[in-house]
Amino acid sequence: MNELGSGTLTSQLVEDLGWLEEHCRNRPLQVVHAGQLRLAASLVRNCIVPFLENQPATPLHVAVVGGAGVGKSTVINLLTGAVIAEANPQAGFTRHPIAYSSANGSPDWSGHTGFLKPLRKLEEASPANLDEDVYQLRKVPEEPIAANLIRNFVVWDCPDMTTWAATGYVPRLLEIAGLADILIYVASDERYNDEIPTQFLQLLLQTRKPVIVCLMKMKEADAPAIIAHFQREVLGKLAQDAVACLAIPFLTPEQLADPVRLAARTRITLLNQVGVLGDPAPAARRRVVTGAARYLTTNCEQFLAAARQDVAALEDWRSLVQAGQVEFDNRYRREYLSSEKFASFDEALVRLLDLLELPGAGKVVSNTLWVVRTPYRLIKGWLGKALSRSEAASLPEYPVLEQSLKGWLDMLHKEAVRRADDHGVWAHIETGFDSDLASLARERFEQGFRSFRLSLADEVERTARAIYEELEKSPVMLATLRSGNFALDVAAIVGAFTIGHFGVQDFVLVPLLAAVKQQIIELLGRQYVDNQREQIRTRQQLLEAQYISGPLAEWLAQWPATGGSTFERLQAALRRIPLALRQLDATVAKVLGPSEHR
Ligand SMILES: Nc1nc2c(ncn2[C@@H]2O[C@H](COP(=O)(O)OP(=O)(O)OP(=O)(O)O)[C@@H](O)[C@H]2O)c(=O)[nH]1
Ligand SMILES: [Mg+2]
Repeated sequence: MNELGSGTLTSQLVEDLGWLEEHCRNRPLQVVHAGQLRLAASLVRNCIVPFLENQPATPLHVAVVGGAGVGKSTVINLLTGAVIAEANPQAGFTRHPIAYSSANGSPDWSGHTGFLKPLRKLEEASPANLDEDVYQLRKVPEEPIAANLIRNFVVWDCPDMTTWAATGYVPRLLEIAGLADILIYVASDERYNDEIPTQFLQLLLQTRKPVIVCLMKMKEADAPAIIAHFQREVLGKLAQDAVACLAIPFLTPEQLADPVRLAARTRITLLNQVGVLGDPAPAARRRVVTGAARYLTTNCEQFLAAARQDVAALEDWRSLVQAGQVEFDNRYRREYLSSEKFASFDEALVRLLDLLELPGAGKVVSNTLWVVRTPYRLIKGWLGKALSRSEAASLPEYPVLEQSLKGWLDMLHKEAVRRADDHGVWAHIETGFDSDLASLARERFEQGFRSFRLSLADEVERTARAIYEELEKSPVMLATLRSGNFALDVAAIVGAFTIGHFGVQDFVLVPLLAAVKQQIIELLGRQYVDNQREQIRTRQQLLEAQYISGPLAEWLAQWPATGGSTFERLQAALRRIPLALRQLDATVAKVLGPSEHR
C-alpha cells in the first residue's frame, strides 16, 4: 500500500465517492448516478484495495443478482448444494446480502480494512428479510458432492435490483457487486427483459467482471428459444457480452428440496461454468482488478456528472457576479472618472508653458512678450471662466463607488431570491444575504477602497509632475523648445511689422499675431496634457478593478463554495476524484505489469 500513501488516497477517494453518492441520494433524477457512485466506491474498497494489500485470491466471491423473486436464492441452493437460502414466494424477500461459505474454509477472508464498510456484519443468525444495512455469513456444511465449489468460493445471495431508488437495499446489492469476482445474473419467465434489472446488468457488464446469465423457470422445451431471445433482445443490445447464458428449466419441488441428487445435471452445468471462470483464482482476481481499474478511469466523467447541475448553478452565479462587476466598473467610469478633471494636470500645463519662457537675461524678452500678449490673456481668461461654469462637476469618488456597490449587491440578492427554488446554490446564497453576505461584501469593498487610494495617491501626482519634470531634466530639449518658442514669438512680431509697415496698426497686429502664436503653443501643450490625463483615467480604472471590483467579484463568486458549505465539499470532491482515480490506475498498472493492465 506504500504507493498509495498508506491508504490515504484510497480512503479519501472512497469518502469522496460516498459523499457524492449521498449528495445525489435524495434527488429523483440522480438515483442512477448514486448507484454508479456506490458501485465505484465498492470497487475501490472491496476489489482494488484488497488486491493492492496482497489479500489472497481465494476464496473468490460469486454474487447472485437479479430482479425480485426471479430465483436468486434458489440458484444459491443449487450452487451450495444445501437448501440453506430462503427461497420464498414473496418477491423481494431477501433484503440484505448473505454470504455462504464452506464450514471448513478459511475464516479470515473478510478481515481486511474497509471490507463492505457501509454494511455492519451481523453476529447472530438472522432471517434474510431483515431490512437493514447489514450482511451475514452462513456456513455451508461440506457434503462430499457439494464440496468442490464451496471450498474455493464465497457465494453471495443479494437483495433484488428492481428499482434504482438510491435508499434501501440497492446500495447493499451494489456493495456486493463491487466485491464480486464472478456475477450470476438471474432472470425468470415473463420478466427476462425488465427495464431496471437490464440497466443493472449493463452497469455490471461495464465493470468487465465475468457475468453468467441464468434464465429460470421455463419449460425445458422452450429453453433454446428463450436463450436465443434473451441473447438477441437483451445482451445483443448491450455493449459488453455475458460469458455464458444458461437455462435452468422449471424444477420440481422435490428437486428444489434435494438439488444435489435430483437436480444434478442443471447444477453441474452451473458449477462447471463458475469453476472454469475461477480457475486459477489468482488470474481470475487479476482480471477483475484490471477491469475494475479500467472501468473507474474510463467512467470518471460519469461519476462527476452527478454534480453537473451543481457545477452549472455555480457557473451561473459566477457569470452573474461578473456581469455585476462590469456594471460596477462602467458606472465608476461614467459617473466619476469621465468627468474628473485631475486639477494637478491643469497646474502641470501652466508649469509646462512657464518652462517654455526664456530664463535669466531672456526673461526681459519674455516679460516684454508677456506684456505684448496681455490683451490675449485677458480675453482668454474671461472666456475660460465663462466656459468652465458650464462644465459638469464630477461627483465625489467614494459615494459613486458606494452606490455602484449597492446596485451590484441588490442585483445579486434579487436574482438569488428569484432563483432560490431552481437550485440549492441560489437558496444558499439567499440565506447568505439574509444573514451577513452583504455586510461582509461591504467590508471587503472598504478594504479594497483603502488599498486603491493608497496605491493611487502618488500615481496621479507623479504622472502630472512628470509632464514638466521630464522637460526640466533634459536641458537640451528644454533649450531647443525655448528657442523654438522664442523664434516663433520673434517671427510673429517681425511678421506683424512686415504686414503693417511700421504704423499705428502695429499696435493691433503685433499683439494679435503674438496671441495667435501663443494660442498654438498652448493648444499643443494642452493636447499633450489631455493625452496624459486620459492615460491616468485608464490607469485609475485599471487600479479600481485591480483593488476593488476584481477581488470583490472573486470573493463573491467563490462565496457559495466556502465556509464549509455543501458546495465547498462538492468542489473538493470534484477536484480530487479524477486525480485519485488516475493515481489508483497507475498503481494498479505498476502492480499488474503492462501485459495485464489494459
Ligand atoms: N417450483 C419451482 N419454484 C421455483 C423455481 N425457481 C424459483 N422458484 C420459486 O420462486 C420463488 C422465488 O424464488 P427465490 O429463489 O426466492 O427468488 P429470489 O430471486 O431469491 O427472490 P427475492 O429474494 O424475493 O428477490 C420461490 O418460492 C421459489 O421456490 C423452480 O425452478 N421451480
Ligand atoms: Mg431471495
